[in-house]
Amino acid sequence: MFKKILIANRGEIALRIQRACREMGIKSVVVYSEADRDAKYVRLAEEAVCIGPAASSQSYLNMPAIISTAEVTDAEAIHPGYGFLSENADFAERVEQSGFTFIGPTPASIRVMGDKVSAKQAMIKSGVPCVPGSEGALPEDPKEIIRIARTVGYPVIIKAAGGGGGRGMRVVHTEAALINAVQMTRSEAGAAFGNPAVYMEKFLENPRHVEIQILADEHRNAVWLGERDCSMQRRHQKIIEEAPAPGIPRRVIEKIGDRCAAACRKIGYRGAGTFEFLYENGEFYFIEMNTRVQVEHPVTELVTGIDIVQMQIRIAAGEKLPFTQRQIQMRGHAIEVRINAEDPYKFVPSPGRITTWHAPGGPGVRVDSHVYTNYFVPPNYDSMIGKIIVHGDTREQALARMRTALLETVVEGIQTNIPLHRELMVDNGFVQGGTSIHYLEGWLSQHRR
Ligand code: MV4
Repeated sequence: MFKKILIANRGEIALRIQRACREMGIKSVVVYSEADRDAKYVRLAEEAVCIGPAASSQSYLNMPAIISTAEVTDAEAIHPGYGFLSENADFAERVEQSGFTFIGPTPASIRVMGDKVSAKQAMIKSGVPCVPGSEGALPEDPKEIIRIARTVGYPVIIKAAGGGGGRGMRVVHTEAALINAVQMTRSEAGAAFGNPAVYMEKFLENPRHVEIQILADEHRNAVWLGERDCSMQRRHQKIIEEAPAPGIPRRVIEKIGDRCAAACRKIGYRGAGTFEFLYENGEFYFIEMNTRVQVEHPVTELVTGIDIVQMQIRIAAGEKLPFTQRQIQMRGHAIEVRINAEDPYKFVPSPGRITTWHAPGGPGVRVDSHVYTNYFVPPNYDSMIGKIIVHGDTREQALARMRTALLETVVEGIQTNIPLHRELMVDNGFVQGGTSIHYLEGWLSQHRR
């Protein structure tokens, strides 16, 4: 096992990784920007190195600064967390070339999944069901594009191969609008991602976003850890996640979970990963794979009892998975809400000093947050300041625990989205469960004041 790990991230996930290291008896080094001097994980760190100014481009995205910090502190491995450099294949490659272990998949796997066309082709080859659409990238010839769209059937969606997470997409309802939409998406993709390749899919009108968590080791063992429903989102920002996904038959989930684990074995995937699906009319359709630990990983940890961050570290150290699929049991129901420093109805960021921070507690309540009373939320990064995650025997009990937890939580000095979460936890649609990816935006347009 590693003796020392460098944590190449900030905020709650830096604290989460630091906790995993401590529990495993591994020393850790944190890197921080000038804006994060007073963060909790920096104060708690055995070793902390300032790597640059507030701007991410000069600190958390600064590859030479991070790698040279690993060198001077004698770290053996680098955990990238989520966001920043976590899905950058060039970074993973530079980490390995410098003699460190990248805690994540191989650079080759990151590269395959980063290109959405090659990711989809890998999944089709591995038996994972995908959204019907073009075979690979679209050709140049407009006649060919029109022919493909007729086969797929309108409406279609044009997506950039270099996009993902909602960037670089366009819905097309008629043949008259098709070629112009393809040209626009191509040129935007070329400018934004340096790759003008685009592909086409049937546009699913009202799906849910359901994802499968997997773990795979370098010895070709792979398991799936159940699913998460992440449909409650606004502008591609998830705000509530839960496990299991309400109302989906277990046999349907088991079939897709087994396909994901089999695909991992087939492509030689290593590490933690997430298969993202759209779920509509009882069917799963693969859209993308994430090669990092995700913000919402705790809901899976609570229903499986498996520490995903510790597993990432053990896998990176070359260990075998310590359990088989049959030994993984799902128990109860977990819900996570993301606490953002923002206006709860206008969604404008609200950085500044937190004058009061009271975290909730009690049975089945977990809080992952790096903030505290008198902490200053810097304006330079994502507005998420923490997560409240609850677990119960049933969804009803988890909901009751989340309502209580949100009632107990006090954040003063800045605005947060807690009032929005309090409303959603008693909303009929959410309480019933199984709402689509469009539910929250519809709800907001009716409830906005
Ligand atoms: C889709 C889709 C409908 N049909 N693909 C958006 C983010 C990216 N991961 C894929 N996305 C979508 N792809 C087809 N064929 C609808 C979306 C989509 C979406 C997906 C997941 C979560 C939120 C979303 C919000 C709007 C659109």
